[in-house]
Amino acid sequence: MRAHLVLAIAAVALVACSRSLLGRGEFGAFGEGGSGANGVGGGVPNGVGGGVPNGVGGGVPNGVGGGIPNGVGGGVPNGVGGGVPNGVGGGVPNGVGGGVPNGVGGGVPATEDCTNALDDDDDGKVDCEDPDCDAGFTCTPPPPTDWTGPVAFFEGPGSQAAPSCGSAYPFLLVDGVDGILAASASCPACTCGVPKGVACDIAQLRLYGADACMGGGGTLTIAANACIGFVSMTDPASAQWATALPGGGVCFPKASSPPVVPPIGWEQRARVCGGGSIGGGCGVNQCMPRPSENFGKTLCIAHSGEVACPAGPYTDRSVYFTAASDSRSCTNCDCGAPTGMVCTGKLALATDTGCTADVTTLTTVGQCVHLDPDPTPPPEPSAYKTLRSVVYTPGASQGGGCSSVPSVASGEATPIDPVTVCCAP
Ligand SMILES: [Ca+2]
Ligand SMILES: [Ca+2]
Repeated sequence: MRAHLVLAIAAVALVACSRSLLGRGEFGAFGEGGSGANGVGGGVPNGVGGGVPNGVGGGVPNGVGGGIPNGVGGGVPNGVGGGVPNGVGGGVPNGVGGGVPNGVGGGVPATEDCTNALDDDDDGKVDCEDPDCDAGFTCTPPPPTDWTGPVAFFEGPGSQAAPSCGSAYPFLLVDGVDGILAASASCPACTCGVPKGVACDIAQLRLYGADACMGGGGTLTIAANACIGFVSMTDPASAQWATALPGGGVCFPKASSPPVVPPIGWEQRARVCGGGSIGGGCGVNQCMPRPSENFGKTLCIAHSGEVACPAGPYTDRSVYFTAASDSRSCTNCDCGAPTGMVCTGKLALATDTGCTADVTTLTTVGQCVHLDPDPTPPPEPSAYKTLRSVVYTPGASQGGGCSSVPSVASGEATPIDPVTVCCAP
């Protein structure tokens, strides 16, 4: 309200000045007489006389009448005319003539600067002592050792941006957050390719005493790619390729997409702004600007880490974090062991021990063959022979697959690097 009043009065002053009230101390709002508090003459700052600073009268700073600071007319500070502060003419503040602010004459321009530990308007009150500073400034204790402040402090929902620091506390010191919102990663679907590297190293041949793979017999296990001869064997009448066992191998996993890690959100947001001017008039305390409108009404101090508030007026404690550690991801897709493969190739049966005589070839697993009697049995001590050697020549493995091991969410996001803020209640 004070500022509005002064503006209104100044507007009147301009009208009055246009009527050439040069240097006439005709009347005074806050005083009377020809001399004033801080001056002499027809223009007294904040005082008495024609020429009242911040008032109405002759030689009025920011006012109406002769001796108007910042105006035109009689006793005008910063202007021309009678009673001109910083100027020339009658009533010059800081100068010579009638109407000098802070001096002699009508027309006083000075106002209180609340940040400089000086009494700018000569009312005997420095900075926060001066009622002129009440609206925008307040006395507050300096921060304890190792604390930063006094600072302005904003708290709000994490979904909204923090306000800019503004002019009273222009420096952004900390942007903090709390209440982490971090959903797990979305993980891909996994598939497995066909088995690779399967070895067909072993075949099994079953022997039968009767035709058509009937009757008693035995089983031979045969390593691949080598002629296996048998010195002694009951002569079989038929034989069946029983198995071709696949071994080893691996399926390579494939993920449908990379993991998707959602952004981190926060339930609360805070901002700490510093750099406020430090004025006087508060004894051992400091004259500090009040926080701007979007910030908390009281001043605060800040300290890195999670610490207790110090003794003194700053007791309302908040902790916010300034970063997050985020290890969220997905486990890798994987595959189980290959199963279901079928080995191909051929089994060659011979009546000599070198895999060359009277060869009978089996080409599929399960195939049963009749073994003819050897038409030229070797002489004694060997007897009648139908099978004395076999060689397994494997082909490629076919078919089969692996079960897939799914990709699952892993890791977590946690807030780190806290800052403690303690505010005056
Ligand atoms: Ca001051
Ligand atoms: Ca003052």
